[in-house]
Amino acid sequence: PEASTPTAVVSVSQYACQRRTTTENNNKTFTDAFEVLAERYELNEIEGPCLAFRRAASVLKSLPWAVRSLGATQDLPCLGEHTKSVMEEILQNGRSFEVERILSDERFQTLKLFTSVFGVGPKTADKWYRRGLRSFNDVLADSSIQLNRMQQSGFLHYEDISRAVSKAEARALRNIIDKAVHAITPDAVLALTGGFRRGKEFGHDVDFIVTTPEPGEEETLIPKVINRLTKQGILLYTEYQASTFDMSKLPCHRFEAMDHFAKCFLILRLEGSQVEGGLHIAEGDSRGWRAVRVDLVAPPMDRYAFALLGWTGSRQFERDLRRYARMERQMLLDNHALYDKTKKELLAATTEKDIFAHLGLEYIEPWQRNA
Ligand code: TTP
Ligand code: MN
Ligand code: MN
Ligand code: MN
Repeated sequence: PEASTPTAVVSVSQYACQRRTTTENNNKTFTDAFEVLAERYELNEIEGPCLAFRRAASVLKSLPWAVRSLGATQDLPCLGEHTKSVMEEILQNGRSFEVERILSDERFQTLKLFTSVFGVGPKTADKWYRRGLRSFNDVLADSSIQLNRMQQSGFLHYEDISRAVSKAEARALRNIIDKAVHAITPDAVLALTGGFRRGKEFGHDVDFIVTTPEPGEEETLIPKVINRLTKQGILLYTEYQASTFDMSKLPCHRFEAMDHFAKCFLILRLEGSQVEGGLHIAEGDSRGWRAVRVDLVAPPMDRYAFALLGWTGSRQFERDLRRYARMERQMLLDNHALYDKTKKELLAATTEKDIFAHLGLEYIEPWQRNA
């Protein structure tokens, strides 16, 4: 209805960390289209336009109203020529021909298929495509291809791990991890993070932060958890990365998607009997269990707030927090710390609220970070 379009438009910030974005998206037709365009540029390693479409999508996701005309977007930030022409197409025809062309493109379809396998990135996917491979059967039948351990389990558990994880499954996994860390150390701290902390109903994995107040003890926590899960016979895949974190090397001046904390990327076997309401699996599947991707990260306790903020996401929210810190506050933010370049000092924080306060930002709740 026209009434949902505001008359006095409150100005929308160009930074996602100054917007409140819930999981309710009133502009999904546009943002789905932008995501396809962003992915096309990403697969071709063209960074600028990729980011531009992600930023535009993020702005539209934050709106409490649906865009019904191009005129309604004139005061919105981050919408360029290309973005607006796609929106115009969608407003007029209900769809974008550019997006449809991409979706029917053989290279795009194949790269999307290959990168949907755990352990297969854009480089590998492109290599397989250029070799003439078009399907999983092509890949698996090619004797000159050596799959690494991660890719092998990616194919082995493909159906399960490409199926969304439900909130109830995330809760069941939380119980399993909670029992494990507390058996190891009674004062362990466990926090659900990632998309589920943002209130999403479904995720592609479940992310947890684990730590302990005893300095240094957090470094051995994950190996001990892995040990325990192995003994329980529920560990289907483990990729462990020991900590390379060094407080004396802070701050890191370059943007790093990956942090230096001890972490692991797992595939766990989740029993249906442990999930309230049952497993989120295909109808007719009677195995009684499913494979689920789980990430654990173990920062030292004094880095907890930074790690929690960094791992809660969304990726776009994180990007803009860092960009805001750099551009508007002359500060460097990452998963480890916040550095004030003017004062030349690291700023302490025990909660996420402390970090927002240091940045001079209004606090944004986790469920408002779905940028
Ligand atoms: P993801 O689990 O990839 O994404 P998500 O939980 O937001 O969404 P999904 O439901 O699809 O799982 O990452 C969660 C956050 O963790 C994301 O903001 C990026 C951050 N992250 C790091 O900071 N460092 C890392 O090494 C990894 C793997 C993720
Ligand atoms: Mn996640
Ligand atoms: Mn994850
Ligand atoms: Mn570094």
